Amino acid sequence: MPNLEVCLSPNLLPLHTLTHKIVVVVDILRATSCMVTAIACGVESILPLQDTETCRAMKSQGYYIAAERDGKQVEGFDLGNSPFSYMEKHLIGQKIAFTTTNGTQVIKLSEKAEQIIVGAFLNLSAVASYLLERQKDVLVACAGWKGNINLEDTLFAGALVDVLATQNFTISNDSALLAQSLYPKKQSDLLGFVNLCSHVQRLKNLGIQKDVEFCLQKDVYDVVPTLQNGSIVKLASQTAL
Ligand code: 3SL
Repeated sequence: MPNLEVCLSPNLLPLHTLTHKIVVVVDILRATSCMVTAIACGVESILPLQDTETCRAMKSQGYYIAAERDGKQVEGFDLGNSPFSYMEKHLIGQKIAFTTTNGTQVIKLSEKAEQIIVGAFLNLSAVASYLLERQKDVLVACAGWKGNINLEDTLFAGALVDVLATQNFTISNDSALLAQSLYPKKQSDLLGFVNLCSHVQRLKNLGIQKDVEFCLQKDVYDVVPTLQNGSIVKLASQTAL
């Protein structure tokens, strides 16, 4: 039976073995929600990067460049971190270089995994179905906020554990149990609960409540973005969809 673990903060990732596992990276507000939206809406690939200067330099190689720091779009970049901006028609078939405060960092930190896939509430069922099909050990890696645990990523982890544990996955750490015990209590009013969290308070000051509402919707997209040769793309089996 495959094992299922959750890592609630990137600072705890060094405690986990990543090799031979599928890592589901998650940053509900908002990096992985943007990535799922972008790939579902036809963006060809997303290059996750850690720093803004490397990202900025990709412009000369034909990339759209996207950067967020502390919730805000960084000056001089084409895109920030609102999922709505990744639905634009002119991005179809384009490559995006992307750096965010936490989301792209957790992807880099997970690079030793056998495979990295991108999870969000927006593609929850697609991710769960893929993991059920693969039957490999899974680690859900939450991006959190600057090393701190956050509510929204923990809730997503709980939602995924809730599905997989009813199949043949074995819950194999206490973070997974914790997330699983939280999610059923809050799933009927995710928005009401997440509205209490620190990141929503931060984003509220930036006037982007509609992003929060969008990112908490389940199963809007049927895609499983995956890291291939350093870039996030649609899974090969899904490219014909
Ligand atoms: O930290 C990140 O990667 C971002 O998703 C944060 S924010 O939602 O853009 O504020």
